[in-house]
Amino acid sequence: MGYHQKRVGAIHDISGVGKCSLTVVLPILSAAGIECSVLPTAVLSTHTGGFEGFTFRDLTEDMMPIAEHWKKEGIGFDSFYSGYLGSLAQIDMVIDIMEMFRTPDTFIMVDPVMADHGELYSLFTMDHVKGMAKLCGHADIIIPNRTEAAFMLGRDYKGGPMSEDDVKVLVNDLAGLGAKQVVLTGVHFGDEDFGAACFDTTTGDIDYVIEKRIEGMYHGTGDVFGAFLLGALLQEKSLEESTKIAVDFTCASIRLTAADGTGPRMGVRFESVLGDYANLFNK
Ligand code: PXL
Repeated sequence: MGYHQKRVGAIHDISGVGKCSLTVVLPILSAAGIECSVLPTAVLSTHTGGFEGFTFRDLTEDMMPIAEHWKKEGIGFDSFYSGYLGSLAQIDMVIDIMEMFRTPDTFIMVDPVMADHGELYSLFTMDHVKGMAKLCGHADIIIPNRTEAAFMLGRDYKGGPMSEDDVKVLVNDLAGLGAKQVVLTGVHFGDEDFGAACFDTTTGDIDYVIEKRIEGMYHGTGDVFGAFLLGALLQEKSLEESTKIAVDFTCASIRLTAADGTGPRMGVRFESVLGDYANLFNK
């Protein structure tokens, strides 16, 4: 048998500047040895957090024709990874596209990108929240942050430290949206720590990966985290190990950026850790 090159269909926007969505998902998945095919949802001059007057080209009309062309060409996908969607209509479209290509082995990761720090991103409404909760029901794994989790479950967002019981309730309720695995980001138990919790409904296990907090909130870290996580999972690492890898490499990228002093809106210096990340899979 020849080599099976795994292929992901990455459904995110292209923000030209600011290192998030496809400009980080592509290089990180490639470094993991995973082919990353892209279904762009929108093209922006920059991301929408911290820049004024960004351009926004909605690609809703192009998405189904692109997917239909792939289907006609007989192209298959080992995985889909959706993130920032450019319109409400894209949510049902992404569900249709995933179902169009789904086989028993397709691994679907949905990051319900729409909010952070208790607030929705500038272009989204409560309809988007409802739609994202529905999209999560079509995934094998979902990776919300705490704000997205609260919105999708119709709860008030509570920032600050959590207890293990808080996490247990939250990941169980998130699994109720329909995915077998949940990775919740933004988990911390005190003021000095920060990380993620992963929950596998097939074993009932919840694992915590918590590191020392780095001051400041850097843009694009959710996408960097998601890409590091998916690369590891598709390289057959366990959920716990992949979550650890994703937290470690995301934190390392943030630490470099904090030391650079480039500020939060230009994204994080993941480029400098890509070599070490790639080496995890070259052994
Ligand atoms: O990193 C999430 C993200 C992706 N794409 C766009 C964004 C954001 C977050 O603000 O604005 C366009």
